[in-house]
Amino acid sequence: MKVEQIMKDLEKKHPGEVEYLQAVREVLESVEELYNKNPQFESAKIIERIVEPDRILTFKVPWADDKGDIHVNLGYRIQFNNAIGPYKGGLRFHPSVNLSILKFLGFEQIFKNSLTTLPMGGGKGGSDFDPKGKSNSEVMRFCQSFMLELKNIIGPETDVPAGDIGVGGREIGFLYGMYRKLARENTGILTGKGIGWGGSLVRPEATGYGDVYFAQEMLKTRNTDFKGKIVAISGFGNVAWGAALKVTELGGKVVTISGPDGYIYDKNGISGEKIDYMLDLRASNNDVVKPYADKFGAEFHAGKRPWEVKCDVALPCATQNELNGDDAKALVANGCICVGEGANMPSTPEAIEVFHKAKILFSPGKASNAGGVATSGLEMSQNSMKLSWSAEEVDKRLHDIMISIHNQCVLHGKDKDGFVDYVKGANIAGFLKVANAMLDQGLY
Ligand code: NDP
Ligand code: 2IT
Repeated sequence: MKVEQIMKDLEKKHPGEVEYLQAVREVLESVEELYNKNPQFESAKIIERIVEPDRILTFKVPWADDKGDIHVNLGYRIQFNNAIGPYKGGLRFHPSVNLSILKFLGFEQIFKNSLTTLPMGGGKGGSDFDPKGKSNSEVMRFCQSFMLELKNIIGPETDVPAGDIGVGGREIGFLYGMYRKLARENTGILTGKGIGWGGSLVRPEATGYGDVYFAQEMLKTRNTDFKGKIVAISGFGNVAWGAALKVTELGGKVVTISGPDGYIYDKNGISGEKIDYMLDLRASNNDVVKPYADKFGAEFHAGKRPWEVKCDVALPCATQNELNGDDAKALVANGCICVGEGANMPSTPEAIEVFHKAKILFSPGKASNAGGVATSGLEMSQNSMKLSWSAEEVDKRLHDIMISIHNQCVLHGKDKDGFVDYVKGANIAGFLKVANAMLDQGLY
């Protein structure tokens, strides 16, 4: 495989799909050496087959607002690769959603899901619908219209969507209700369901918890832990909330959260009722964090990102490419020793280079945010058995999975000098399982 040649061909086929091409390049660069040592991959054209989705469904989503005015959004579901299990991955509702963003997310999901140790393939979907300022009933009508099309290609053994940005418990409820009505059956066609109707305990917290469990394992390799550490978190949604809970429980102090309007710096620490308040901020559909500063008397820095504050650990939990090379330099200069991605691809390639050069601990989202989808996998297991596990049971399994992902990264990512390149480790470990499954199953 020649990475540059493959990338040139892909750029020609998919011009302007910046995020997708960025995600593919990173994986190809990591697996190139291993790939070229194993001619069976090349002769089966594994790379050429793995970089293209199996299929993409696009559809229109017409819906009426509270005044009766009609709107039309675009809906998508990308079924990327199901060599090791049913397509699995979230739905994102955000005005920025386009094919490039969903293809990058679906591509990453293949390797992330492979790392979880559970049998799940990769997929992603969503819409350019903007939940900002919408009423509950508008969100409900949109979700119902979205499901009218989505239902045609999902199923508990085929494709199981879940949440992502803009899709939380409320949206999953509306989507599930519509599916149940149409199909006249209660099956595990979505994860992140409510606890009283097939959901799993700990799924809401799982991505953030998993991110912190992973960072804890990284810190262990440097003989340290979260006790007394100052932690900068970005975002204020589901992932940021779960991470703040677990960091606080482990004795760390969270000093920032952020939104599209800017970031909050709370030197007293974001804990207890302040973490609960993140749920109100998220549920308000206003997409701002400034009200936190007004309520708790903390600093608000308009239009800025939290990477300029002094911290020991940084957990980017907002969105893709939210931490660039200059942000990375500022973090390193301020003494940050560990960056654990909670979002998908929040660090730009330039930022990752800075972290690697400084030899600080850095984990890519596909490894450290895999706890969310892993717990979705545990929800699927419980649905299949028609049983519910206790919170302790789910949390223990989640924790064990994060430790296993860390071990896989170390196994495949340890350089000769002992430094662990978690990007390389995650990409190789995730790739190998899927590539071998594709080889075993022949050309299709
Ligand atoms: P939520 O919708 O719960 O929260 C995301 C929040 O972050 C939104 O309010 C969003 O505001 C805000 N945000 C988006 N862009 C920025 C930005 N540039 N700066 C600051 N804040 C921003 O989403 P999640 O917490 O579920 O998702 C966050 C990240 O974690 C995403 O990258 C997602 O793909 C990833 N992830 C989520 C998992 C899950 O289970 N939920 C699992 C694994 C990864 P706005 O809408 O205005 O952009
Ligand atoms: O990016 C992700 O891993 C998610 N949004 C969660 C996907 C899932 O199926 O739980």
